[in-house]
Amino acid sequence: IPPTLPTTTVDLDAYDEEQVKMMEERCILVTPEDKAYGEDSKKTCHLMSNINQGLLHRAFSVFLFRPSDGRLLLQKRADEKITFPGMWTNTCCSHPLSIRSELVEEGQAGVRAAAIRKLPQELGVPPSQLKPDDFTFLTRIHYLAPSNGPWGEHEIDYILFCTLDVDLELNPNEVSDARYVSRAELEAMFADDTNSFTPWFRLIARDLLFPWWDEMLSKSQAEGWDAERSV
Ligand code: DMA
Ligand code: MN
Repeated sequence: IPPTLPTTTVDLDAYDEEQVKMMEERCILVTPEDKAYGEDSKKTCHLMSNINQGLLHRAFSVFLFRPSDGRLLLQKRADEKITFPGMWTNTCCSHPLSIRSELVEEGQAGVRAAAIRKLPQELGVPPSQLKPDDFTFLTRIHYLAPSNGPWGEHEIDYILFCTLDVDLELNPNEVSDARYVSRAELEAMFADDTNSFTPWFRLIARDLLFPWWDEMLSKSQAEGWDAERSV
């Protein structure tokens, strides 16, 4: 835990106004063991100058699969995003906030509540289509990655998978494109170097998503249905 953080002067004028406003959100500060000990602004939490001193916060990553064919919903981050703009990534990522409902740790209730807040805000999923129990908590990962300019990520990231039919209405300030991909289609996207991907998505794809997908696909074959039909 860093003793004192320098007051950082970073000029946010060049960035999108809506995204700048969200830099005031209060993220949950955690130790490397994920013990919550305080809060600070999204801006403070995402400056490499602070991250380099050990500042760490709590986050979540949702991977949503379509029940009919097992395809994963990807999003392309809007160019308006301050960190990692224009990159393809998993369905939805953000931070539980330092508010009572999102601080609850039992059964990962806080991150589930945050996911139910952000899927509607980023992708226009109607909140009525989402329940806390729809999400399966896989694990938490600790990772650090610099972004552009002074920005970066350093998080304990809760990985949530869900298989669910949802309606979408993309918020263009957050998401510039979205598509459902099969395992093979995602591999082809990774192989095409005109696409860029967030570092956490690459990491989770390698360590968790592909193994999980393989298991699901072999199970579906054993049960006699084809989860990757039309590939
Ligand atoms: C932050 O995501 C969370 C992870 C796991 C990288 P984000 O930058 O999309 O957050 P937000 O949507 O709140 O800007
Ligand atoms: Mn973050």
